[in-house]
Amino acid sequence: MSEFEKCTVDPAAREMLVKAKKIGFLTSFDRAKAQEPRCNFGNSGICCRICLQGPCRIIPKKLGANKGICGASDYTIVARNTVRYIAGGASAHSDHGRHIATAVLHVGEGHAKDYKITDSAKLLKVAKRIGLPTEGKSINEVAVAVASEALKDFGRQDTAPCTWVESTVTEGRKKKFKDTTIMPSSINGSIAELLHQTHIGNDADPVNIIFSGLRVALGDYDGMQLATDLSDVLFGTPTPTVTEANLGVLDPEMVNICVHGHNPLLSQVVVDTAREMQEEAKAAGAKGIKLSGICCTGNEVLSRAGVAIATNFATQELAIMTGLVDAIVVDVQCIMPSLRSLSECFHTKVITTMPISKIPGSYHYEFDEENAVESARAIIRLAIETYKRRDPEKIERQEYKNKVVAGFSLEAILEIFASVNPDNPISVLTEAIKAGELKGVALFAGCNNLKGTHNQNHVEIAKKMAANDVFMVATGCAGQAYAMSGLLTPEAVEAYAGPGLKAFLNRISAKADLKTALPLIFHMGSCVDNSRATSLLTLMANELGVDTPDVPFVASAPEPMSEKAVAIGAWNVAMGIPVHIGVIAPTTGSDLVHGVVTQIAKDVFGGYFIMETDYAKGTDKLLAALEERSWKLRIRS
Ligand code: SF4
Ligand code: MSK
Repeated sequence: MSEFEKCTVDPAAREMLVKAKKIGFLTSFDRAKAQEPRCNFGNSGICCRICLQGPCRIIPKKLGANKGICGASDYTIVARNTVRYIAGGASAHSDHGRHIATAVLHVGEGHAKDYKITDSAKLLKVAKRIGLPTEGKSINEVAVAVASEALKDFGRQDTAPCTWVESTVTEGRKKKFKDTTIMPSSINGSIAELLHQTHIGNDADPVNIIFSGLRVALGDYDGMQLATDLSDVLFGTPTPTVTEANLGVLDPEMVNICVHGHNPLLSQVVVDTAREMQEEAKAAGAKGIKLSGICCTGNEVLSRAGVAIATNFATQELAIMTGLVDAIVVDVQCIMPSLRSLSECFHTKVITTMPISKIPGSYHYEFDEENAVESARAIIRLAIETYKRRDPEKIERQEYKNKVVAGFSLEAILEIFASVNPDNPISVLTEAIKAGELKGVALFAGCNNLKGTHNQNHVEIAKKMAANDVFMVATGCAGQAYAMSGLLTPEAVEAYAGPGLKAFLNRISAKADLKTALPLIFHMGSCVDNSRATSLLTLMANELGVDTPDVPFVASAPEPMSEKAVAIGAWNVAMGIPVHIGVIAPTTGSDLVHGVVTQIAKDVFGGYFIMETDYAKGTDKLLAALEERSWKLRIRS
C-alpha cells in the first residue's frame, strides 16, 4: 500500500497529495503523522489543564501522582474533560441556531431586506407544533413569535423545558429527561452551569458531571432542531436534487467559488447572487460562476440549491491544491487555518466573513445581515478579479466526480413514502422493518478524523450495512464522503444493496414521482440536520407504539473529530440510540467513566457508545444492535 493509499480512499485526494508532495506543501495528512506518537495521558483523558497548577497527569501506580494536585481522581478528570467537549459542541451548534433565529426575527420585524420567509407552510407547522396561535396573524407576525420562542430557549431563567426539545421528542423521552433531571431549560444557562460545575474545586462526582453533560447535549439538540426548522423557513425545506461531488466539479473554464463552514446565512445569498452575476464572470473571460461546497455550508446549499460538493473536512486543503479555486468563502467551524498558508502558493483568495472566525492574512469581508446581497456581490467580484490571475502552470484538473442524489429533508422522505401509502407514510418504513425486509435504520454522521484513513470507515461501513438491508440516512461530512464515493446514487443501490433494501428502494422508486430513482443512502443535510434524523426516529417510535430505545435505529460517526460530534453522540445516547464511533474516545483513563458511557448508559437511557476503530467489527456491532431491537419488536407484535 502506498503512503497515499494509507491516507485516503479517495482517488482525487490521492492525486492531490502527490502534487502536495511535489510542491513541498505539508497537508493535514503530514501534520497528523508529525503528531505521532500521541501522549498517552491526553489520549486516555487523564491530563487535566483546568487550572494553572496543571497540567496534572494521572499515573495510577505512582503514590501521590494517582491524583491531581487538588486531589481530583481519574474519574473526575475524565468526566470533566469529556463534558467540556460537549459544551464546546453545544456552543457552536446553538450559536449557529441563534444567528438563524435572529435573522428570522429581523425578517418578521421588517428589516433584513435581503431575506424572506421562503417556506411559510413550514413556519406555520412549527408554530402549531410549539403551541403558538396563528389564526388571524400575518406570516411576519408568526415569524416574530416563532423566532422569539426560539430565542427564549437560549436564556430562559425559569425551569420550563426548552421548547424545541419538548415539542420534538416522544412522551417517553420527555419523561426520561425529566426523571433524570437532564431536560434543559436554557441552552446558554446549561453550558455556563457546566463550565462552572467543572471548575477546579467544584463537582468531583463523575456521574453528576456526566448527567450535566447530557443536559448540555440536549441543549445542543435543541439548538440544532431550531436551526434546521428556521433555516427551512428562511431558505426553503430541501427536496430531492441531483448534482455532483468530488474535486472534478471544479471547472477550469469557470470562476470557482467554494463555500465552506456551516452557516447558510451568507452562503445561500452567495449562491443566489452568483446566478445574477454570471455576465460579470463572462466579461472576465470565464464561462460563468461555478459554486461548490465543503463541509456543512456545502451541505446546506447542496440540499436547497443543488450546489456541487467539492470535498469534505480532511481534504479541504486539496481543493486549493487544484489551482482552480478562485475564492474560498468561509463562515464558521471546521475551517483549517492552513487554508491561508496554502493559498499563498496559489492565486486563491481565502475570505473570512464572521467576526468570530478570522484567519490572519486572509481577506475579511464581514458579513452584514442588513446588506447580505451587497456582501455577497463584493465577495463574488473579488473572486472574478482573482480568476484573472490564475496561473495555468499550477492547474491540475481533476476528472473524479460522482453523480449525487441528495436533498432528503424529513418532509421530502415522507412525501416519497406517501407515494406508497398516502395515509400513513412512515408506516412504509416501519412495516418493512416489521416484515424483516429491512433490518432497521442507521444514521451516519460526523466528520473525518486524520487518525484513520480518510473516508474509509464511512464508505466500508455503509457498504456492509447496505448489504445487510439497513436503510441509511446521512448528514455532515459522512454525507459528503458518500457523495464523493458515488454512494448517493441509484447505481449504488444495484451495486451494494442487499435483496431486502434493494426491493424496498426499488418499490418506492417505481411509485415516487421523482426525476431519478432513489439513492442507496438518503443525505439529510448538514450537521445541524441530524435533528431531521431524530425526528424520523421519533415518528418511527410513535408509529411502532414504543419509545425510541426500542426502535431498530442506530447511529454511527465512523470518523468523528469535532466537539460538535461529541455533543451529537451524547444526545443520541440520551435518545436511546446505540452510537458507534470509529475512534477510541479519551474516556479510557477511567474505567468508571468509560463503563458509564459504553455500558451503564444503556440501563438508564437505552443508548450507549460503541467505540470501535475497525470498520468490519464496528459494522458487526451495529448490526447486532439492530438485530436485537428488530427481534424484540417482532416478538412484541
Ligand atoms: Fe491539577 Fe486539579 Fe488543577 Fe486539574 S484542577 S490541573 S487536577 S490541580
Ligand atoms: S462539517 S463538524 S467536520 S461533520 Fe459539519 Fe464535517 Fe464534522 Fe465539521
